[in-house]
Amino acid sequence: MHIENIPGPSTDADSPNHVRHAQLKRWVAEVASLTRPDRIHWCDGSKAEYDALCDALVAGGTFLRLNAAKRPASFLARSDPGDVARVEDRTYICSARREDAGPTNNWMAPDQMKATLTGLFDGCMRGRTMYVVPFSMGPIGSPLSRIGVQITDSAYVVVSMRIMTRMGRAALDALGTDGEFVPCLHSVGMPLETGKKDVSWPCNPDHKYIVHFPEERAIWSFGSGYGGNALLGKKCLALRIASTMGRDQDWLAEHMLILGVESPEGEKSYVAAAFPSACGKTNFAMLIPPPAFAGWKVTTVGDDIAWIRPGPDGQLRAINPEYGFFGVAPGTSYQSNPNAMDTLRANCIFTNVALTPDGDVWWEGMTETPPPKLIDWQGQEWTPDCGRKAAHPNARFTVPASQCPSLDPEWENPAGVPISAFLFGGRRSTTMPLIVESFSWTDGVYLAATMGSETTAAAVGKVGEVRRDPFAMLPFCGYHIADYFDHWLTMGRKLANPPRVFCVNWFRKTSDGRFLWPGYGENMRVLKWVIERCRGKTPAVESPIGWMPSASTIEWDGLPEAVQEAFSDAMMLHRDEWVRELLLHEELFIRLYDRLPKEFVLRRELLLASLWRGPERWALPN
Ligand code: TSX
Ligand code: MN
Repeated sequence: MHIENIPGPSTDADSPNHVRHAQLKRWVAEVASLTRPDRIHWCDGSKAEYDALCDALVAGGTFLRLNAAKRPASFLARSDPGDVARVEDRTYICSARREDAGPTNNWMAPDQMKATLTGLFDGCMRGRTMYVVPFSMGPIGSPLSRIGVQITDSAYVVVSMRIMTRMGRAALDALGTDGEFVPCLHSVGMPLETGKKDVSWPCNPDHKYIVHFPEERAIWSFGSGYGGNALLGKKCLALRIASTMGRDQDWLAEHMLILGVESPEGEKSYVAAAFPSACGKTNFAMLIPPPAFAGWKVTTVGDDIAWIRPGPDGQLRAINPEYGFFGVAPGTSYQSNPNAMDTLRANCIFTNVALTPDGDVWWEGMTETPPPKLIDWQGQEWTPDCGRKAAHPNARFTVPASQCPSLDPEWENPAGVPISAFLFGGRRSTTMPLIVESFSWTDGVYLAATMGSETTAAAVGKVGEVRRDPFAMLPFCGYHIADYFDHWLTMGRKLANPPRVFCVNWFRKTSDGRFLWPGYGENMRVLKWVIERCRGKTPAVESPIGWMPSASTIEWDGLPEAVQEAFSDAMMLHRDEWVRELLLHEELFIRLYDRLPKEFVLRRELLLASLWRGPERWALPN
């Protein structure tokens, strides 16, 4: 076996001589003896290493180099058509006891799963290079950060990890001789027979497993090279494993964006917000205030994950554990998100987008009229009338966060940023008002636990059906989701001054199917009310479900009269809709019955009583 990246004579047969972490060396040696790679490469995270790997990916046909004049230092990858998204039905939480994974996670006994996976990993890296990828989630050295080491046989994963995490020698050095790390074992599950040519996107068509061992804090992933299945720092470590760390260590690992709002007076507030997929989370994280908000600034700390813990002053502080954005490309445009478009000007890896004749990229929604000719995400010729999508609906960009024009100056503050408000949103054409503030922390946890979103064409299930997605964490909670609710209730009791909790819905419609709210940058009008509530600067109206803004407390300057007229409808509570809603809450609660916090049962009952005491249609007073 050949070992690369060894400066000077090696003192150890299995690792470079700067690696002084005995447990790490032992684990790497064990994995190598199981998976039998041809070579081991310890990643240093340098630009030279990144460039060399990208060149090798181009030479091997995985990457296509984009036109350097249009999209400098950027690449297009086309995945196997059977490896295009996270595989939730193949994702497991292997806690010792089934009850601890809860009814919303797949479970298998750890020993049984390890036996199965050991069989699959046996010899699975033959003919390939095994990369050892040390990475930090969060600024290196921050008390909120955690270190992982991913072993992978995919160079695509290595270069993606360098964008998405702080990867390489600095993370390894931070580990020292005995620092804690999460071992993340990954293989595409397709050994390369000697003399055989590799395919451009190796993966295993028959066996895919995304497996978490929460008690020993380990991750094993087999068979997929795509996104959250393969870039193990993100959903696997920073959400599923970190959520169990947070439960045990009194912090929160959340599926939340973090943004900053600065008023013209220079007062700064930070908000963390959770949305299920297809709600425009990245767009909201990079919001540009409309002209009526001269002097107001919105800045981006993160677009997907927040790690949050109480600071010494009893206020919650949050970091974005990631180093880049791995965003859905379709729908991203200069209309919907100029900051994202500017972020993507260079140094990007695009996966499953379309290729233009001049070597640039395109996806549905990027421009109003599609180019007349493209190469689609599967490498086929494409024209606007061919009846197929040019980009896969889950096509992605991978890009350094540092390139984002709205990036917050504090985004790498190792102490995190102070959180004033939590926002929870869903895509609901009825029932849920544009904005409501919870009466209390407990009430806010209830609202977040019962949040739901209507399925869109991009997702599985019937279009328009409401799916419960508590805290937008349903696929990402590493333990029993009812215990997670209880952890949130417990955290609130420890805070001197807990953030206020709000629910938002940008997607409510008229009965004839038109959006009641213009959304996008205009969401700043809602965000301003949120911030002013947190500062105690603006009043609210008590509704049956929470505090609401009267129309007079919202900034309307610059919007057509019709939007203000629609506001009342966007805020209205229909008793019949809410009765149906509460029945769906009950359905969720029964599923989680044995561990459901008692507070929720009582809160639901009080909601029902309040709605019955109120009118059939509750409207904001004029
Ligand atoms: O991202 C969105 N946001 C959040 C932005 C900060 N989208 C895009 C869809 C999700 C992937 C939205 N779509 C938002 C929104 O707030 N709102 C809507 C719905 C909508 C769509 C089109 C219009 C208005 C609202 N067009 C006109 O009013 C002309
Ligand atoms: Mn996400």
